[in-house]
Amino acid sequence: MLRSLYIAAFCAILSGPVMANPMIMDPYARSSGPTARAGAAFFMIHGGETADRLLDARSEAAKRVELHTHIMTQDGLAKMVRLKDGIEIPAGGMVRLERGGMHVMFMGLTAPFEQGMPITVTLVFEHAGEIEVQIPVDQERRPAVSNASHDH
Ligand SMILES: [Cu+2]
Repeated sequence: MLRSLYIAAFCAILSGPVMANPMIMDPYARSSGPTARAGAAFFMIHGGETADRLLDARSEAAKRVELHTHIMTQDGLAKMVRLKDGIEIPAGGMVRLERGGMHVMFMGLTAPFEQGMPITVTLVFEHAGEIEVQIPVDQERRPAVSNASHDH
């Protein structure tokens, strides 16, 4: 009895702080070239114990930082739109920001994105609050899905 209580407490210590909040996995950022004025960041968000919502992203790397997604226009063209209501993160679920889909958009880069350079981004969640992440620039990363034509 004591032993199982001890194990339960130990597990709570191990998993508690990590699992309570959303976790950012495999982040990278890119721009369309060395002189590009805009860039984007992509990553996976693993939901924490409770549902949450990514409301905003902030960074010194650009004049404006917004959460975007792509929609198809009636002419079959991909168009970027701002996610005004943020991104819903289901409890224990996984949300993917990826090329041709949702992304963090950097408009008016304060410095060109250079390979390997870390971009500091503060993600603002409704419940978890602010989570700061270092996102490395990776210009060589290929899109995970076959929609490179909708790229920035
Ligand atoms: Cu965008």
